[in-house]
Amino acid sequence: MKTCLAVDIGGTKIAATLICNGIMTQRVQIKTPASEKSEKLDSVLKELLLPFLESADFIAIATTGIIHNGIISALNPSNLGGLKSYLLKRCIENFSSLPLFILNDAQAATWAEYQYCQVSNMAFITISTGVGAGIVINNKLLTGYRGIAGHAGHMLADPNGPLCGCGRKGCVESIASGTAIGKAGMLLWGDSCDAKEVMQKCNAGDPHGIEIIDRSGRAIANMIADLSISLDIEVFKIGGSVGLATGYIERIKYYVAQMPTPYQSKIMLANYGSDAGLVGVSLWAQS
Ligand code: ADP
Ligand code: BMX
Ligand code: ZN
Repeated sequence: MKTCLAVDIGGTKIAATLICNGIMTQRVQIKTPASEKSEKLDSVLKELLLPFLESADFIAIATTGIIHNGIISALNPSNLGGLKSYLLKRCIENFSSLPLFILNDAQAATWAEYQYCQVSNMAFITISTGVGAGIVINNKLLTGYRGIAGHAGHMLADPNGPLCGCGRKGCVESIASGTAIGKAGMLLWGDSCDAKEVMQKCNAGDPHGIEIIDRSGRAIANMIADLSISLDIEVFKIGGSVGLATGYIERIKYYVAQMPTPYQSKIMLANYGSDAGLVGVSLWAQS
């Protein structure tokens, strides 16, 4: 059995672990650097991954952004520390000659969750730094001809909503993401507020906290309804630190339940939790 060095590069955190025979060992996690200089991410990745290399047979990386030919293009550069694009394959090949596989983070997590739920048509949604998604139709993971398939966080939630980091107005991500929740919280409770604090306030019954989290959950519910009615998805798995937070999924379920039956689907928490991207990219690399 080969050992995979699995890596998950998110907008907030980078995780790395060895996975062999489905067993995860030596998992580490660091903060994603915020720098418009790609050299910073180069050095952070090298320092993080070097100690693992002699134990690994191949490297599988799940990352935020659109993946094409080993290059990450950020749809929303603020989710990649400000970088518009990043030569990930070139960075890794500078210090490792191991076989390398790269996939979008939400697509990777979808692949893990698909193996678990065993239905032919499903989707995964991460509500995290951004809002990402992945789609499996007829047992096939959709990546698209440019790697863009599944970027449902950039579907329209409100034509009069805030400007999204991708340049479009009113995307789901600009309303529902951890970043959007944090920004709404900062307006009320100051610059140190983040999505976690807003979630805590919501769960403690604060009316403003409830309003912000509810708006996020409603936008995700509408996105689910749009995906259901366009693609006939049977199961939606929910992940990301916002999506996995106590009480959040119930809000999504509540709003989806208000819709006519054809818009409804099963909605469940991701079985692999915050490890879905790591597990999924490791499985995908071996498929
Ligand atoms: P990444 O985007 O790097 O994959 P996460 O899934 O952890 O990382 O998402 C990061 C976002 O989730 C940040 O906006 C952070 O403030 C928010 N967050 C972290 N923990 C919680 C929580 N318990 N409740 C709500 N939001 C959270
Ligand atoms: C953004 C986009 C997606 C990503 C999603 C969730 C960038 C850099 N990323 O919509 O590719 O899947 O965020 O990413 O444009 P995360 O960092 O929140 O996990
Ligand atoms: Zn957008």
